[in-house]
Amino acid sequence: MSTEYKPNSKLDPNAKFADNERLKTQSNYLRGTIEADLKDPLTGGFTADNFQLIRFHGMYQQDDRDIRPERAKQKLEPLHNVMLRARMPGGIIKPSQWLAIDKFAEEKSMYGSIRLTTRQTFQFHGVLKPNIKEMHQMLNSVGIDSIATAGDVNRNVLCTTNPVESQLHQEAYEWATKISEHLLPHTKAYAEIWLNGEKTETTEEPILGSTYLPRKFKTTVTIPPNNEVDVHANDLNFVAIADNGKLVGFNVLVGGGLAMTHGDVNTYPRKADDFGFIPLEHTLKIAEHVVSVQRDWGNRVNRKNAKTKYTLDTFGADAFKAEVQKRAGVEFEPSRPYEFTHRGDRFGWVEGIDGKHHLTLFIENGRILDYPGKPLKTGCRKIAQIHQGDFRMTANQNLIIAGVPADQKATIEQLAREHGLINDEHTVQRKNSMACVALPTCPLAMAEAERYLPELVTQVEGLLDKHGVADDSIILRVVGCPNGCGRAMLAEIGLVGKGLGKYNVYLGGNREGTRVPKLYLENVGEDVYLPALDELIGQWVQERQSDECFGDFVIRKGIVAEVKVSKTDFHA
Ligand code: SRM
Ligand code: SF4
Repeated sequence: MSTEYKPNSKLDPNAKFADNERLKTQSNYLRGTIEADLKDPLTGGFTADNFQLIRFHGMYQQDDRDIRPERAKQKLEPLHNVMLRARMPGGIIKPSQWLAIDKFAEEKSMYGSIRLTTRQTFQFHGVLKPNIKEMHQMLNSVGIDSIATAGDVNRNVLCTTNPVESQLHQEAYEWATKISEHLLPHTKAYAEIWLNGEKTETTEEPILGSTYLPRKFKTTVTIPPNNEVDVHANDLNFVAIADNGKLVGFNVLVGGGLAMTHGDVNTYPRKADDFGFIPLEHTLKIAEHVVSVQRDWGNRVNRKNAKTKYTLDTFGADAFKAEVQKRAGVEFEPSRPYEFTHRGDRFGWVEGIDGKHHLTLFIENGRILDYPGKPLKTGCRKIAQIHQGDFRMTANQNLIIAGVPADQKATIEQLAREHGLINDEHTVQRKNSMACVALPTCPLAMAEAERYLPELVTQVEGLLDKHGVADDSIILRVVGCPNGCGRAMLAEIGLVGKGLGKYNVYLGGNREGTRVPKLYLENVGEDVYLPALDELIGQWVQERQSDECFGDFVIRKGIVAEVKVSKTDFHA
């Protein structure tokens, strides 16, 4: 198979490639001069191309935006540090691994937190340059890496958490791991740089190609009826199809993605297209060739239009699918029926088919830290010290203590309660709300998200209570910018940061995560959107049909138009 990059035939042949293409080409398979930068004591940061290249190794250079002005006043460079994101297919982590990451977060990171993400893994924030190698070596010693969790590659592969509630979970999880391994970069740059591995020469990247992918690429393995992973946020989805409780294959959905740029109508959130069913044995071949077609056809000139969703809209989904079939030598069969009914986590205890018990904990914003009166991190540590099963990170930033024998249930529940990990006062609304990280660590944030969400939820809880539906909930998501990391573009109410205290308000996603919402209010503050939501929630309560969700209601009443085809409808 060719690994050569063939320019996308729909582009101007004279167009200038994005600079990221140059840096990938010149990087010697992602090595760059990272090792020299690591030894440079004059700056806490990474320079030139290395700033981008460390992303392929799972790190982003950041600085705390709250203290940036003060440091500038003192003529100091920003306090450079890195955020690390681990590779954790399906979000499963052993207690011994948890204890190791807890220790590192506590002792060697500026913020001390373990941040669960919307893609079933954890991030350390605030790791200073002298501690980076030690961090990777610690992770390696417990069997964790951060290869390809960022950059123009296939990222952490998600898998519906559904702990052993379903017979399919174990197999689906194994597929998520196999897909993750199959699509990893082949370069040994990570081991060489961070683990002092033997220096080798990389001569080819058989699947990703020598210039890697045009843009980030995201994959899930999903077990209906739970759409916790939000398939429509992902480039490639394998939706598990069972026959008599046995996994027989997958429906393949391609081309989802949620990011856009304010003011640029050529960018939009888009749902994935259904390519059809494949039997299990073709899974890796199909994964490889969806990636290879995107590798060769994706836009390498304009990074804002480089994701698979735009490749599908440029060439047509049918042409893309035909090329995948040709390269893989596999014909998609007609899709098999399935249904998504929900996306939220099921909190509290459930008993699995194996007789073990699983406790889902709500972690507000996924931020595990010792707060005053709520020592979540200590609680998780104490549980990890006695737990015999595993932990599972959900795509909703929550945590499952999975595989608890009946005789340990009471002890684990008591620890969880004592440390604020179970709080019966949390409403369904709070548990169905989500935000991205945003300030102070995210360099792209235009507005608050994680730090604002708890307060906003209190306001929305007040509105639900006022209208007599305090036990009801609306999927509410806030993101600090239109990149949409907290998946606001699949929410019933999505707030997208525009400036400090200002948001665009989108309405009309549904509970199942199968509809993109539409702009309702632009660049407004609480003084505008809270009264507007008050009125709409009032109307919904009065006029809804049986258990119609808020998102369906606003579409039925024409409060916003339905987005059927993103390319034409989203900005119309
Ligand atoms: Fe994200 C960039 C955080 C899930 C779309 N995302 C970032 C960065 C790394 C900012 C940067 O580039 O410097 C953020 C770091 C903030 C920080 O301080 O930690 C960031 N993204 C996150 C996380 C941690 C949000 C969270 O609160 O959990 C999620 C980490 C996932 C993971 O473990 O891999 C996260 N990001 C998402 C999602 C949701 C998803 O995948 O389910 C999306 C939308 C789906 C999609 O990709 O379409 C998302 N992040 C982006 C984008 C826009 C990509 C695009 O298509 O244009 C960027 C910016 C970029 O890539 O240029 C971005
Ligand atoms: Fe940062 Fe924007 Fe992603 Fe929020 S949505 S974490 S502000 S890039």
